[in-house]
Amino acid sequence: MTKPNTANPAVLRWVEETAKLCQPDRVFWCDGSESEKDALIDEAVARGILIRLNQKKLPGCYYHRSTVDDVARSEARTFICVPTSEEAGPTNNWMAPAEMYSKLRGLCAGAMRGRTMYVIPYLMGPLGSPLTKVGLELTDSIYVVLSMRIMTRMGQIAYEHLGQGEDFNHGLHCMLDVNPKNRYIAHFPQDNTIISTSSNYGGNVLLGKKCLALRIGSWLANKEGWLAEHMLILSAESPSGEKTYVTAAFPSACGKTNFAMLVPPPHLAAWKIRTIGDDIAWMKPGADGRLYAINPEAGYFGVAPGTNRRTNPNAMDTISRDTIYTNVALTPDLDVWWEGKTDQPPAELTDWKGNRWTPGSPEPAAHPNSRFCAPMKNNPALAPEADDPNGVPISAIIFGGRRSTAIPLVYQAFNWIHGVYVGACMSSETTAAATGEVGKIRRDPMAMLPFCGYNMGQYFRHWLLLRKRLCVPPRIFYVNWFRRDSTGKFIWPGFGENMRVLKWIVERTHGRADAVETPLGWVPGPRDFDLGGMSGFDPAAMAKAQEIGLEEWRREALTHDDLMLKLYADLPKELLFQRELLVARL
Ligand code: GTP
Ligand code: SPV
Ligand code: MN
Repeated sequence: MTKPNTANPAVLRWVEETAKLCQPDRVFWCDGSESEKDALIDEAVARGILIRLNQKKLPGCYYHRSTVDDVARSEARTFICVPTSEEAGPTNNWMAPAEMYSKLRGLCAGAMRGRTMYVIPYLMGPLGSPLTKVGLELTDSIYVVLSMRIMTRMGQIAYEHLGQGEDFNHGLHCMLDVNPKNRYIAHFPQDNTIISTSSNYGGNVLLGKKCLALRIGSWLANKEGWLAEHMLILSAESPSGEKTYVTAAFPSACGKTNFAMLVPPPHLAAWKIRTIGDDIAWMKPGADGRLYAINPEAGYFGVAPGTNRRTNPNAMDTISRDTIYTNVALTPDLDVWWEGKTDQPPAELTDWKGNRWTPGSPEPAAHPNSRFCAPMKNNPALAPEADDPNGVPISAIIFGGRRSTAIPLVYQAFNWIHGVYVGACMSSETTAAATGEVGKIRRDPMAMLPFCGYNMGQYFRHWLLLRKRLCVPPRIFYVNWFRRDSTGKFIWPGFGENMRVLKWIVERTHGRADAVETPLGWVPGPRDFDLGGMSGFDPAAMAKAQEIGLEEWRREALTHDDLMLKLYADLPKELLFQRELLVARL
């Protein structure tokens, strides 16, 4: 038992109650210090929870391997526990709070016997921001402590922010035996409480991230008049030095981290892109009628596969030190590897399951959802605004998904209501970030399907109503980096080249670029889109990337019905009207 490092009575009471329930051998009050980190790492290494990587190549980096059925978010085991199922809505799993509490109390009773319960105080948001929230996570996982230390502003700073108040999120994480049968990720928005059991995977257990910043966050945002979104935030500085702030919502493993860290191609090298956030944005109308965004996080929990020097050099620099890798592959000299890190795989590896691997092995060496967890301050492209308590004024909101067919590279919505419709109808092929089938098209409204903590129809209404409080609403766009040609190749080269799309978007928000009207929205005309210096991509290829097939789109519009019917009872009528307009234009 270490000594409590706060005198806040509500915190002391809750830790005591939880310790009574879980019965840990020890309670460890984390302070977020360097010496505490070093001691926890030593213990984790000694107990085999972490492997110390090659410190010459990767200083301060460690490796964690999870159990094979605990490698992604478990959406089927994620619950919103509010009094009525209508409030959770048809897109969420629901259970009555009393029933879920009683189930979880049963699972957690005595669950930490022989273990240590760590008390993690943390902030979501920069110090001094009116949007910043305090969380406390009680966990029996050292991996969670060390990861939360990277992902949030963790330690004494959170108690200072909280003072004697009671307004903090109550997070409890019991690893149990990580058996999927007992896995629950349960949210109790009315009590500002999250309980997570029987997992040790990021999105299920780093409770500040998806659970607090998005599910509880969106529920609060709906009540309080702001937005909690699954969005990156970036700053785009033009050659003349003008800064434009942009957010983008893409579903899990669909390109947020990469877009937020984009390095422009040589032809556009005079543009500077800087990262404010790579996964979550909290946004609120400011006194000037603009929409201001902060990134509540302090680190990146990013997808490893596909990351390399060419696709994302800023990420490669970020993860070269102080990083925890999970479920990637190991080289014999304890360096890390994953599919797409180098063109040629090493001759021999230990795969994510701990087995010997060679290039002839049938399975990937790294799990497709293997991840890095790295502090944002390591990012060479970090925007200083990431710490600004006031946030940044957003000029453009981009929606996008992973679609092999039909959806063009970029288009702009006609107005806010149309933009909300376009975001609501987002669809994407499923990825390894969640347990389940990969590559299946599903509706993922605003990339929030797994993260909206209340009724999705009400969420759309909240978006529509927000317009009334904005004098300068962000312009809304839709992108698709993932369209393929008949041979299965991506048509658009993506990554740094996405700067060309971003340039058009930025210029549109300033009224400086032209566009052509189509049934979907405005698209860049032949002279509006900068293809300069691109080898192997000409106007004909661009036409293919931008193609809007009317027959294909009439079928696509019909698929929007799935969502419309599911949400019908709560759907704002404006969106049905938008659908009529789209069908008429087609
Ligand atoms: P979460 O952390 O799960 O929310 O994901 P994310 O949206 O941040 O996705 P991320 O940027 O990590 O990208 C996921 C995968 O898509 C990686 O394998 C990337 O290499 C790949 N990817 C990202 N951008 C592009 C792109 O422009 N084109 C192509 N073809 N692939 C991309
Ligand atoms: C996602 O799945 O969208 C992630 C990773 O960003 S996790 O934190 O595990 O949810
Ligand atoms: Mn995410």
